[in-house]
Amino acid sequence: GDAEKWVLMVTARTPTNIAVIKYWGKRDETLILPINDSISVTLDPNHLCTTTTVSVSPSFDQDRMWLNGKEISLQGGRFQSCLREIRARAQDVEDKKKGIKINKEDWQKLNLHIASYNNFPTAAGLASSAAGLACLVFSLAKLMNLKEDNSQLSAIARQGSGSACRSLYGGFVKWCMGKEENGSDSLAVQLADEKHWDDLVIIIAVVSARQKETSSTSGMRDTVVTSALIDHRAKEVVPKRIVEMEDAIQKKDFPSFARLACTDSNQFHAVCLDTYPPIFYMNDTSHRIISCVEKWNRAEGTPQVAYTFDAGPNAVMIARDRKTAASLLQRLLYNFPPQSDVDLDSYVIGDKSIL
Ligand code: 2P0
Repeated sequence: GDAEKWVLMVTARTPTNIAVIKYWGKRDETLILPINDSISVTLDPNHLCTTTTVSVSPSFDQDRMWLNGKEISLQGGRFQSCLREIRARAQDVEDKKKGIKINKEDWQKLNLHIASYNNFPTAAGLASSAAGLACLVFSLAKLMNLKEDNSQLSAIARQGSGSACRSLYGGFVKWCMGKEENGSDSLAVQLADEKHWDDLVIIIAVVSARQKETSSTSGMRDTVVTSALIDHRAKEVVPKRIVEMEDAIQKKDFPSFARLACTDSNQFHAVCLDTYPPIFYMNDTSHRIISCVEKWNRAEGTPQVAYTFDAGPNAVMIARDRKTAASLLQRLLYNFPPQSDVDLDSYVIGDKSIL
């Protein structure tokens, strides 16, 4: 009847995040608990982001999800964990205008339709899962009127994809690895908001839009099992860098920030190389970009640009200010001329986009 015809929906948008102290390795694969803390910067929501609309209606006969217009399965354990955790915390919802009243128990039997879009190529390996899972959890939490704060929601998003927990906040974010076996204290906290250090400009050079060969999930599993260096990184190196990075962010100390971000990216890739069989995420173009930035930073006597690479060859560069970013773009265009078949494209992120 008419009572069955209503649909209630919520739309949210979540940017992706880029780690400057990397997460690599789990101590619990199901709960997604990491072996070290990590720190990231969340991008501007106008650029690389996911937009998700979640809807509920008594006429929906099962939970369904579409990604970029194509239906995908919700059967995976990670989606199911997120849906279960959110439904368990659902509250009463009332929309007086539409005459809808949902009691919290009703959420257990009501079905959801979820439509999610990335405004950037999913295949380019630009941390699409981070924005996607964060947005899914956030929009469902709004729909079901959860009382949890963003930090508590981050612990749910974490169970969808580790790096997703850091996208619940803007600015600089720390994912605390936590101590508890049940993961309750493995969550994200905001270190500084997006206004704190807004001189920084992030430029992403898409070196290859091909899908990566080794998924992060299986890559980090292999690293934990086979690398002789990962323990040293997780226990000795990262804890010190986390303290130093938090300090550099508070003080807006760019030279320290750049040194920590670059060396941590390099160590992450060294640990990948130390995995057996070895994992190669960077390619020759990535290495040339590193050389180019290092040479420039050395010539200037103080770092102008930091670089960091994730589980793929694409370069994320962080310029100290807008003027430096303009100069960086010039250098990139000179060294990697776009008219050839070199696969280099650039995105400029930040309030003050240059392109
Ligand atoms: C990071 N990466 O801190 C690191 C640096 C890639 C390199 O988090 O298995 O997609 O879903 O927890 O979060 C990519 O791994 O892996 C990642 P799961 P995730 O951003």
